[in-house]
Amino acid sequence: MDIVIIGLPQSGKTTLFTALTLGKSDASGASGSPTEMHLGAVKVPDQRLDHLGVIYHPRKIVPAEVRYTDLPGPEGMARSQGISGRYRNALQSATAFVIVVRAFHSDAVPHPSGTVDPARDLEAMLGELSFADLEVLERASTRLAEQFNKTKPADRPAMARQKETVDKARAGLENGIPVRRQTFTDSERAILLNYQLLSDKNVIAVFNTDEGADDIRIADLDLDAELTAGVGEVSISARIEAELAMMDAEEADEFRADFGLGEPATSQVIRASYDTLGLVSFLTVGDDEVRAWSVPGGMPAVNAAGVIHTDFTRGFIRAEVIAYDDFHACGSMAQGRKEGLLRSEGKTYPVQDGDIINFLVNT
Ligand SMILES: Nc1nc2c(ncn2[C@@H]2O[C@H](COP(=O)(O)OP(=O)(O)OP(=O)(O)O)[C@@H](O)[C@H]2O)c(=O)[nH]1
Ligand SMILES: [Mg+2]
Repeated sequence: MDIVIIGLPQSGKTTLFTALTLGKSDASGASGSPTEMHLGAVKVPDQRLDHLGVIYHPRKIVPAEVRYTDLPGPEGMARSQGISGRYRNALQSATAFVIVVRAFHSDAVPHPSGTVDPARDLEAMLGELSFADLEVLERASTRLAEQFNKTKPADRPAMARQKETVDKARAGLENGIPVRRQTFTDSERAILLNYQLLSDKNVIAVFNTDEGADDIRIADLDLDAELTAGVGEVSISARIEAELAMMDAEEADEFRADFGLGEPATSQVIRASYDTLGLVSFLTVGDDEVRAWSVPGGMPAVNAAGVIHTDFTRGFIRAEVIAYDDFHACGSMAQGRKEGLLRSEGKTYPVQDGDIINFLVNT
């Protein structure tokens, strides 16, 4: 999962990035430089893997991973600069966006708009995403219209469908509906995928609050329901979380307990991301590797197999599945089989969180 952190200038993006990635073994690039793009990866904590590790003694245990990207200052983004800049690729290839929304007060850090107003800023950022898509689709529509007459008659119907789809998405955006909330047929969706639209991606709002301040809830912000529908949310103080991320784990836990701070930012943001994207983890086990894979909940088994290896989709025969809790209760695959808990499932089986899956494939 690739999450790109965006937000108005000086909203706390780099501070949040530090809070999310620092102290994690494989974080990289959190140099604090304001002009560079920062990349960092965080392993998704999963106690089930630890337990499976004890049983299988694999050579390695591989948790699912969330990768974060922090874009430098203005690129990360404001309409004046547009988002057609250097970082467009990073934005387009994101699985989802975290939008950092400033809610902290500080005389030392002036807000670019003069006042602290989370509702206004969240709306502006969501608006940016739709606005960027409108620009892309307007250009696409013009281009398709120009090409139409130069196209062989046989290819015209396909091109006309393309233009219709583009114009439909445009009209939706003009009515204030992000692409992810618009209704399309599968073939329309396939056409739109080519444009890598930003408002098609899921969004998690991270409200960067003053220390000890109450959580902010989108529902309380009086924003357009269509614009914010399905947007995930987390309230944290990025600065304090960044400081805690730099301490060793024990010290940080003590500090959290003393000051009545909740769950660390990393786990809150990961959970909000899983919830917002509807992700689940399925598990694979063996002597070589015990591993978690994150996929959209309900993904057909044949597609989940393809996440492990593209060849597995073609060669899929069936999936042997046991729920982690069942496995945990009965203690072994052999026992699970005896008790009928280890099932044989076909291509369309919808994958559930915690499924331990052995794919039988023809390669
Ligand atoms: N008081 C307070 N200051 C904060 C908080 N989070 C960030 N800051 C400060 O706000 C300033 C900007 O924070 P950054 O994390 O650099 O913000 P940014 O969004 O990455 O900024 P640009 O990349 O320049 O757009 C820094 O001086 C931070 O120390 C917070 O929760 N409380
Ligand atoms: Mg920054």
